Amino acid sequence: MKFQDQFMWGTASAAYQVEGAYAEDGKGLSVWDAYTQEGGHVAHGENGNVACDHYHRFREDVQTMREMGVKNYRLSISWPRVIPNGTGEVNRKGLQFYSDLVDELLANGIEPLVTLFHWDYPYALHKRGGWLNPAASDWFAEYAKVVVDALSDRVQYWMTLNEPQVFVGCGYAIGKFAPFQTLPVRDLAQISHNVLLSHGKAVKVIREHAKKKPIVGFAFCTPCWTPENDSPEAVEEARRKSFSISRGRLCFDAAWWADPIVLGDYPKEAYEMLGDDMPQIAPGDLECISQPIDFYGVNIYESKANENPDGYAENAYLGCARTQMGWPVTPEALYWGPKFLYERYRKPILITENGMASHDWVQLDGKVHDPQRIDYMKRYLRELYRATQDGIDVMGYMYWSVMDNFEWADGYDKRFGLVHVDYCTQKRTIKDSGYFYRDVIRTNGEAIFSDTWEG
Ligand code: GCO
Repeated sequence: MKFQDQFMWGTASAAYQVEGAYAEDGKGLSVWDAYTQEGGHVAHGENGNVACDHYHRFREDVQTMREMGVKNYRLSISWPRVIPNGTGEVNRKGLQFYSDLVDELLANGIEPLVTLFHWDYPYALHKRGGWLNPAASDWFAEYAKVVVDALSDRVQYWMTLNEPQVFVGCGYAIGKFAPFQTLPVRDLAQISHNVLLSHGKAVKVIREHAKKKPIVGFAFCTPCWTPENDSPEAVEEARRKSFSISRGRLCFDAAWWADPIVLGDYPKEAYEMLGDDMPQIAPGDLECISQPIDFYGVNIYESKANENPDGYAENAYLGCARTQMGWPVTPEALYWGPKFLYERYRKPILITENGMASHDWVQLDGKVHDPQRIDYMKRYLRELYRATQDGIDVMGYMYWSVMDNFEWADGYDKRFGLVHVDYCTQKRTIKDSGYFYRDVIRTNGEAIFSDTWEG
């Protein structure tokens, strides 16, 4: 039992979480840089100033990926590293870093997948109104053009935005992530619209200017509800919940973001629910937003079913296995999530993130033994395989994350990596799961079907 021949096996990261060098070589500040310097927002007052120092150690990190046999690497570009003020003058040194990284990856047989925006919004633009400014989507298109001009001779896979659900929801609705705001629904809806326009304009820029034929998508998350059993009623209920819209959780919903892009309009419930709070939609906006995309990239970690276990057997989630984040281990999410998304949107699915944080440390023998993560990967990947067997078109799987890194408001405690990072010495140690993943990749998935793994 194997995945299809062209299946993409990779790992993922994001600029702010790994790079460090936050004020080096002409880089401008992002909202994460600016707000974390003042403390109070992140566990232990931590920040990404140094993070994994990937900016200086990327060659070593590429070698580590190569040792794990990784075929694809999903990375993100820091907008203020490339354009320090968000618009205007380009920072050549910043751009050079990404160009060198891409070269290094390709020289080692690793195909890069580039995310244009993974939350590190230029602070200079934030001060000018940020995503609420009517010029927001033009700023993003300008930035996209700079990156596409520099990298598209070598990069083929593009994702515009990572998880608008979270950077808008956590950043502007509940104030948990930078810039830590709590805005009213009307503003959140307008921000969403500007973010969607940014996506559409960036897709246009990529298609018009890419030198290598581009393959374009995004990396969204999805509140993935899984059915309690296989009855048609339970499946329908889970599907309905997976795409429902609520005023209070608007930004976190899936259909609010994906319907305009893939289906060409906001869900009709959104119009009914928001009324006057709907964003201003100018003629041509929806056409711009719904530029054709090539794949639906999705980050899936858990089923939402345990948040509201209505309809589930009593005690169904009591004491369930949870990762270090407290997220329930619910492998079936990697079956139902791709299935529901594929059935609604009919786009090939790319798993742009999946993985777990665990209590990993370097043990007395100098190794990092993380059997839970290996078990997690087997269980989730078996479900993904089941989806492919049911006809769901799955392009690939990017494990989150290639190495331990800065986990946003949780700082450095939460370790998601296949590679352990000692933040005092910056020493990297491939965890057992990293070697296991090498076997998975080498066997095109066969290794997940063995219940044991000897290492
Ligand atoms: C997200 C981001 C990643 C996270 C990861 C674990 O989904 O929040 O894309 O940056 O680090 O998902 O929380």
